[in-house]
Amino acid sequence: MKIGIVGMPLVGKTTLFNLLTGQHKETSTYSSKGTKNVGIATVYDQRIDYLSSIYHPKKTTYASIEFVDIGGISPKLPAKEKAEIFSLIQDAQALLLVIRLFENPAVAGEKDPIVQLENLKYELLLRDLEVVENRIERLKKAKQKLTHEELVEMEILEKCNQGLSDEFFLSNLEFSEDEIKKISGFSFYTLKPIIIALNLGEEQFKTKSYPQKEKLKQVIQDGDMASLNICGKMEMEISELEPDERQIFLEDLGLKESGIERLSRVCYKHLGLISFFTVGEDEVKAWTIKKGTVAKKAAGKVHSDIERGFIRAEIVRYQDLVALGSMHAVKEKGLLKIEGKDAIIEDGDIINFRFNV
Ligand SMILES: Nc1nc2c(ncn2[C@@H]2O[C@H](COP(=O)(O)OP(=O)(O)OP(=O)(O)O)[C@@H](O)[C@H]2O)c(=O)[nH]1
Ligand SMILES: [Mg+2]
Repeated sequence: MKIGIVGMPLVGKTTLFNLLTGQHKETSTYSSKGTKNVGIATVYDQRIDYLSSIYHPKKTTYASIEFVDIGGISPKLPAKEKAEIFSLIQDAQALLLVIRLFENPAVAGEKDPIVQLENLKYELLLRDLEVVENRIERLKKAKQKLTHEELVEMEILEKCNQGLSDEFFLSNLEFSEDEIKKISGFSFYTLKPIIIALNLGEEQFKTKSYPQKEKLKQVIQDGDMASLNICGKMEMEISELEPDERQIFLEDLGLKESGIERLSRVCYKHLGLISFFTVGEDEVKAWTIKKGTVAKKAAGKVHSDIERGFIRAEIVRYQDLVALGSMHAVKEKGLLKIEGKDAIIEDGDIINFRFNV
């Protein structure tokens, strides 16, 4: 999964990127414009640690999220530059909007969080509107008569055009599954799930009080977005300490989990994602799927051959394994389930796929 980090200039995007990916990209007090940083964050999962302690595999693989950090989006930038910056995250599956609340007189940039959020929303709307208008224009100018397919497309695009012009995100319009399929190729920005990272100063973070809190909550809720509080700079500095020291500082901030742990939790929930596990002496591994995925499709995540030659899935619930302490005990209790291709996979399922190729 790929997530694009978006925000106005100097709101702490790269600081957050460093926190999430463990990299050390340069942050600065003047705007970075066209830079792009790409990095992978490991999604730690205690369940994987537990499974590894049982299987002692040669390899342990957590889930991961790829982050793309781009230059700040300022309304003052020429349209072409903005489009170029946005194009760097066109293929992201979700957007992480960074809103600055921390105060730092040494760092310029928009202070008002609502203005920031409204600005970003407006820019995202504009990008999509531009794509929709261009496509409609092109269809209208076509020399040949439009095919049935194109007429259907035109109808959906007109609906998008109307919605976007009324300042609605496409994610807030009603589309049939078929319509969604037909427009998926455009990779619309306002169709992507959005998570807001409220980048708070240390005091704000500890007291959970910051300017415009209620209004922000309302806008986030109305837009069907998710959100989390971060204390970007402080958390980044803490992440570079020795483990035992780290604990003390995290507790001082009132934190039990790292930034990526909190973000991945919010992200999985908001995007409707769950994890299943495969185990063995070679590897213990977490796999990410959409809630409601059936066994055969889940098998395809592991390997297309396993999906094609799917026979059955042998499933153990993670909780049962923890409660009983060993696979042997789980089997004796009759808690290993044999499931067919249409069985719905649950979060935490430990699966052994039987297949033949
Ligand atoms: N006080 C404080 N300063 C911060 C925080 N986060 C970032 N900064 C500072 O703000 C400046 C900009 O941070 P960056 O992470 O580079 O911000 P950015 O959004 O990537 O900036 P551009 O890429 O230039 O748009 C740096 O000097 C950071 O040290 C924070 O949580 N608190
Ligand atoms: Mg930056």
